[in-house]
Amino acid sequence: MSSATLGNRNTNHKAIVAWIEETAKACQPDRIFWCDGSAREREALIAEGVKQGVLIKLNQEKWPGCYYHRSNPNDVARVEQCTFICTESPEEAGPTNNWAPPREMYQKLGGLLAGSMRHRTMYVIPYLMGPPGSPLTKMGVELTDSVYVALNMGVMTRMGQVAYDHLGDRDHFNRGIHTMLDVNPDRRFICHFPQDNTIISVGSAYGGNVLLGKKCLALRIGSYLGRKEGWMAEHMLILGVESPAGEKTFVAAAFPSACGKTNFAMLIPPAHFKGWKIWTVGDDICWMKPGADGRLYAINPENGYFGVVPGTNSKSNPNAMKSIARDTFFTNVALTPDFDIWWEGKDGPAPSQCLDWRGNPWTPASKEKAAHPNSRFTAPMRNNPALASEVDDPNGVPISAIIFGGRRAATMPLVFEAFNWAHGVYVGATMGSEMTAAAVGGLGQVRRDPMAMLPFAGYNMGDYFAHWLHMRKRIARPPRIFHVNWFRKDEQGNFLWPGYGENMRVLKWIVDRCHGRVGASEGPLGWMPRVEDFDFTNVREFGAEQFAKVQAINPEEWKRELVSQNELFVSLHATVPKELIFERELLVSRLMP
Ligand code: GTP
Ligand code: SPV
Ligand code: MN
Repeated sequence: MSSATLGNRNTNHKAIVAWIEETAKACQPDRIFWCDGSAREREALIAEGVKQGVLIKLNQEKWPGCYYHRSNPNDVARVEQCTFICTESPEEAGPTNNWAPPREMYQKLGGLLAGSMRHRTMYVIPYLMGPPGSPLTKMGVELTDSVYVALNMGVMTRMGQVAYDHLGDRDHFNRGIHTMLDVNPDRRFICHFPQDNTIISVGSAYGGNVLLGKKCLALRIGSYLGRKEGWMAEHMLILGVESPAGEKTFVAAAFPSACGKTNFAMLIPPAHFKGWKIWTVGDDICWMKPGADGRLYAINPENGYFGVVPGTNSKSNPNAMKSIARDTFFTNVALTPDFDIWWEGKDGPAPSQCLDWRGNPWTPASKEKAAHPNSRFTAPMRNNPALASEVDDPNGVPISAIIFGGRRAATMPLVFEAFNWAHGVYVGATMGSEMTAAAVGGLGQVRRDPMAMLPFAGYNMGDYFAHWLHMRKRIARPPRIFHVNWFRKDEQGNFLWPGYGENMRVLKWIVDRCHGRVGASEGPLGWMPRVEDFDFTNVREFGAEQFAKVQAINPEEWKRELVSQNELFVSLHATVPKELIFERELLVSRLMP
């Protein structure tokens, strides 16, 4: 191909071409750039980003292939209050989602889209969520006026010709339109039309709001389609645990945003666990479907990691450090005078001076943070030295355990196992977590975040619970379900559990439970490891006494917890399945003295 063809139309798919022409007519871009996903194209788009000032080239000796981006300071996280599920009826979206009638929202967005790409380029991004050839894989096309979005979608998805090839002449693809407008929070709408398999996002340029394959398609539209088509779209990491004997056990875990999925998915076992190895399948999203053998099979629909930067270092997450060492985009970290980058919790000392995430001068004496707490890396998953070899397998991996976990300073023990699937669904449905910087507002408050999907379920949360319960009937050999909490604190506010690599000890108990080779005792919350079932040899300053503390069930805390759990059920009273009400009654009676 000669360079003159770069950006030219590269598909004859009738429905796609017609929709693009229609969108271009409305948005009126000066130019349409059809992405093909080639390396040459990436170079051209980066050059364009640098020319526009959207990207800054980093020190290429320290950060080969890496670029720096600062977002608008008003646009640094997902915005749940501007996120809408536009179904025919409000009941379909349910009380935990913002709802608007589709016709009304199309009209409003039509007004905002009209002429919105004037003097700009519209990038056409064909992409796949999932490995080519998988029955779970979905095809989408995102039209965007942001070169940053085009480049980031190129990392996060299987982007380009591969997507057209997978689709062939079938007609089932997701339509996504993104335009930045003037990045004004008053004109910011992230809208989903599940019945049309369509997404329209305006007024933002931040990750989860604009990389439409990720939270919008893979979770909100995905969960809607999953219910209709008999599969599950979840906010979960997927990892493989390999034993010294070569046995591989796959686990999926749902923790809310910025609560440890990336870290857990890339875990490196402590030296004590000689010969054990963790493989990363995915760090954020999991699509699951029953297989012919009665087990639940999972794929990671993504192709990269959009991860939290602060706190990432060679001790906390060495595999993440290697993943971001090249060909990575850094958004809203700090920039040093020699085009190196810095963030809170990076290895080594803070630079004596730098520009903070807003572009203002910063020194170690500054009160504000240098990197935004929700600053992110966009890194190709192929950089991860622990990438599971199964990641491109169209059949996915068989899941033996599902883990739910929140960020809870009190109440929740380190680990317990649910009695059965329905009880596990209750445990997931009543999950609580302190809010983090990944979404705007409410930092630190405990809120109910069922299955870590509160911001991502594309339909009524009560119906979503019913779908979970219903799936059990289609899975002859269901995974066991567990709950973990890495974040419990003592009276002085110190973490009771060291976390990170040491989480291997919890994972080991979980894996051994799945294979029926370790004990537990029955308690009011579920099965819990007895002190002799749990390996804490060589954990610093951690013994039987600390184990008892981190596993303790405090009756006063549980009284409050039960009230708080019930508030969610009250708000969902119209649709919450009766099985979960019964589970609640059973829990209450088990907890009663
Ligand atoms: P999203 O990408 O927003 O969905 O988040 P994530 O769930 O992948 O979160 P991530 O792994 O990036 O973790 C975010 C925060 O949790 C960071 O500040 C980590 O330092 C912290 N964290 C992760 N694991 C642990 C742990 O085991 N213990 C403690 N105390 N903190 C942890
Ligand atoms: C999250 O907030 O859960 C993320 C980051 O994984 S974003 O893609 O922005 O949603
Ligand atoms: Mn996430």
